[in-house]
Amino acid sequence: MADYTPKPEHKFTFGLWTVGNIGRDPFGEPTRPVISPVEIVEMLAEVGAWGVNLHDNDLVPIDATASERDAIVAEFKQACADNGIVVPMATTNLFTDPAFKDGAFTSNDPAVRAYALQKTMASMDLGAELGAKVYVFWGGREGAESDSAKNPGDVIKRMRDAMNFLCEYSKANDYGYQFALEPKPNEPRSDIYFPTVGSMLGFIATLDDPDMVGLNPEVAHEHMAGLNFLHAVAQAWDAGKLFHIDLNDQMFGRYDQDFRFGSMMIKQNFHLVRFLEDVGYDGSRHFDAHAYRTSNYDDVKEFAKGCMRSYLIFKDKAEQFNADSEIQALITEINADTGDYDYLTDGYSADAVEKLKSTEFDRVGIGARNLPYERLDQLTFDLLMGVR
Ligand code: GLT
Ligand code: MN
Ligand code: MN
Repeated sequence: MADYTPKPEHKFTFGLWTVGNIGRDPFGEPTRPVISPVEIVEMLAEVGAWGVNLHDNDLVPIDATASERDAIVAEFKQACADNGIVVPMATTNLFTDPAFKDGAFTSNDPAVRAYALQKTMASMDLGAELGAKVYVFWGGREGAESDSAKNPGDVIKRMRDAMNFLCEYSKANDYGYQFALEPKPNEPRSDIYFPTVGSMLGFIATLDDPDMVGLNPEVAHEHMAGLNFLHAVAQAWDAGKLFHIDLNDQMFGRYDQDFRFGSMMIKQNFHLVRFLEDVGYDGSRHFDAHAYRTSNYDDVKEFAKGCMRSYLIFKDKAEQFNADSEIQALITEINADTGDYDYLTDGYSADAVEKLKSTEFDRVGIGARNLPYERLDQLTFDLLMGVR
């Protein structure tokens, strides 16, 4: 029997806002009492997590005085140290306060844009003080309901200016941050700008220091857009931009569900974990999810344990997949290569063109070749269902 106990090397993290979610939704009041950041840290240590992530205001109330802030941060740091919990990622809340009702960095109001920069700098100071090396940007309010209201061309420029400014702030202070931009297509705005991983990748390339900026893709967000999350992650990885990842689960075409990782799309999540493990992704595995509104705190612990356990079960299944001789034989068969076309991997050359032009392909034979994907997919299913 495999061991599904979470260990620090798995780098499992939760946001303060995830296990601390009190079950409020747009139609109903909270179903769980507020628990303090210190209690959350204790809970995370108890369930075996490695780290905790936070927004500035998950820890420090937006109207705290400087001395209140310092006292809260000192207590939190002590709780992390006492419980062996690290803080690998920090981010800014630029969405709850009414000041950000029409966006932060992309607001039409220059005062809001300036305040968003100031708030983010203070939050970057806080993250650095806690040891965070990844800084996430989720622009929940950077969107619109009416395209009469905002010029999307201006929005792109404003976002670029903000990112360039904050990159310099990080460097000037030697914070060593990697910025991880988190796309989401909608909710809470009707449309959020830069809605997908692909869109963010295009934007990052236009920044002054694109090397410093990457992605924090989230399962649920690509699923909300009806996209294949694994494919998005593979593209971010290929670009050297997978700086962080938000794991949860989500049905296509629904509201933002943020379900326990592994609870909904079993095959997709399996292939995702297999990819992350096979390529050697070594960043945080951050569960940006929350328990059902029907849960009490004992069940919230089950939720947190479940996220990590499911990841480790998928990881174990990925190892089985890689070691399964029948599956691997099929993969070898599918990828058979006589080496006849190796000359094309060196790129374009006059020689290659000549060779290619004089080659006679057996088009009909190629088209008639069986691709045993049905068998392979059923073997994968059998393996996942534990009957293999
Ligand atoms: C918010 C959102 C998440 C983001 C968080 C970071 S907060 O809960 O739904 O996807 O990752 O700001
Ligand atoms: Mn989400
Ligand atoms: Mn997220």
